[in-house]
Amino acid sequence: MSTVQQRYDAIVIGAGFAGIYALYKLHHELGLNVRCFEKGGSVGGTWYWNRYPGARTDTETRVYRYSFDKEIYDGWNWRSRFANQPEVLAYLRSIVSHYALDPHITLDTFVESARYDEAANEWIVTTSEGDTFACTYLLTAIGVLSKLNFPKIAGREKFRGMVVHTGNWPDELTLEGKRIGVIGTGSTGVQLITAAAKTARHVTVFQRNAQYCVPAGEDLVGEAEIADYRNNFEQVWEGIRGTRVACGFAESMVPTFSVSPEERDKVFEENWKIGTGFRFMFGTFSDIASSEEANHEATRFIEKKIRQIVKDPETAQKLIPDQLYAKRPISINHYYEVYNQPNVSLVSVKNNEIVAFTENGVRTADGQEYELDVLAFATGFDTIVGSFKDVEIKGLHGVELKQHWKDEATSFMGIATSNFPNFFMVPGPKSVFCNIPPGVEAQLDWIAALIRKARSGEASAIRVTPEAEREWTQICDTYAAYTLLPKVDSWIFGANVPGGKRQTLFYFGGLSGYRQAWSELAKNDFKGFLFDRAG
Ligand code: NA7
Repeated sequence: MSTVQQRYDAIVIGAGFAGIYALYKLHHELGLNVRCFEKGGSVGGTWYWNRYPGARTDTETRVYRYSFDKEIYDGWNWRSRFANQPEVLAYLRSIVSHYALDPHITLDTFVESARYDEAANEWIVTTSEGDTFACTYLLTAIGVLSKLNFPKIAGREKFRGMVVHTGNWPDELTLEGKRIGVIGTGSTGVQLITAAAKTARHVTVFQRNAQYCVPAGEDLVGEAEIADYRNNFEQVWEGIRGTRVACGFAESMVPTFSVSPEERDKVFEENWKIGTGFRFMFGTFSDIASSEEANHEATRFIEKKIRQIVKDPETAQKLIPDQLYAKRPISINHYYEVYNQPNVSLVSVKNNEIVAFTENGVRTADGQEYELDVLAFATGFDTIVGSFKDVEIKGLHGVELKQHWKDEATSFMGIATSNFPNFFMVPGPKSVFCNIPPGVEAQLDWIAALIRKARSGEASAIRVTPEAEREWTQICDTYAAYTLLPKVDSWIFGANVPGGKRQTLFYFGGLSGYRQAWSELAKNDFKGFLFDRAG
């Protein structure tokens, strides 16, 4: 066993949205000695790896950021309503440098294993560089969507072109004049397709299930709007924390069938114009994501739009989903329009999958060959649980996290799990389903409160009771059952990867409900968490 090189109060794995805030919170606010290990060559997490053309957030820039950074917010010049990948990356880097967090981050270093030493009450962490460190608190901030789903297609060695995944896009790859095939039409695929259609010689879209796409809305934010956000920063964020998906718009309390058909269409039309899928799903009517009848009203409207925009009726038909509008809603400008361009073609692989690579492209089951220079997999990720698959984490009695989760990935409050003392996941399974930055802020604010309590009471370890974990699992299942989301296969339930286990991976009570649950816990002396005394 290698010798411990350095001891820290806390080690954070990952320097994306969650890891950076963890470092800020634990080091800056709690004054702990913290080290953050990041496998990438820069901070940024998702926004470092996903460098494909067209990559941008589809949550408005003003709320796709931390709410603790008023200072940076005031001095920040931004115009994009939806920050693109370089802009989000620059924002995260600016936070790191503003708060002088760089010296605490070690880049290009993958944490391979972490083992809890019961006798010493500390975590022993080993890295890809062969180094060993010890810490009291271990926090994983390794991403919700970071383990690539890279479906296997036979004969890859034959293909003379390039094969890429959007989640690990090579900087040198441009699409000008190339023939690109894109597999996947989720949020990522539609961004890549729309961007590629502008420059590529030809874009062949391989679509398995069509999805409902709603325009994102205006690209730029006006000066007056920005000034308004700046002047009302605190109120805006207070409002956001009181909503479910926390995307910065008012969520509707009006049931779909409480208004006339004409009024319904008017509301859908207004929201189609303003834009974003989340607004269309949660800002139009209160029950689009929970009632099948209401959901059909929304899909009927989107279907009508698709038929109006796409000139070729056969292509339009292929683009109309045959499922509920119950996946993670997609926002994208000018998506359906690209199918009117001569350099874009749509191939349905739903009943005619890609079976093999050829020298010049790929072949589908019907024997048709598609010639390509680049094949891009926009096939998504192995949600949350996948992020833990390559790290060996052993808790009490040497039990491995993967073993602990063999039946179901569980946690208490989405952050901790029994048998793993002083171990926090931001986010872990059964975390709140909402806009990421305010979600991780809520989690880390409470983790910091737990650590503060442990340190002030000289507790050596914070643990979760199995009962609390079981109860939280039930709560998450109950909320999930209120929604239509489990009725379709998507990454939200881990049902998107081959052999993936369908399970409730999120808490669907919304950010408001989640924060409320934490407030109740705090009032009850953090019932469900145990604070062990040393010795
Ligand atoms: P998603 O939303 O999981 O989308 C993946 C897409 O890839 C989706 O269209 C899938 O079709 C398709 N897919 C996956 N495997 C295959 C195979 N084997 N053959 C054909 N098509 C396949 O991932 P994204 O990266 O787009 O977005 C993830 C999140 O990142 C997004 O929701 C935002 O929150 C940011 P399917 O629908 O499963 O038939």
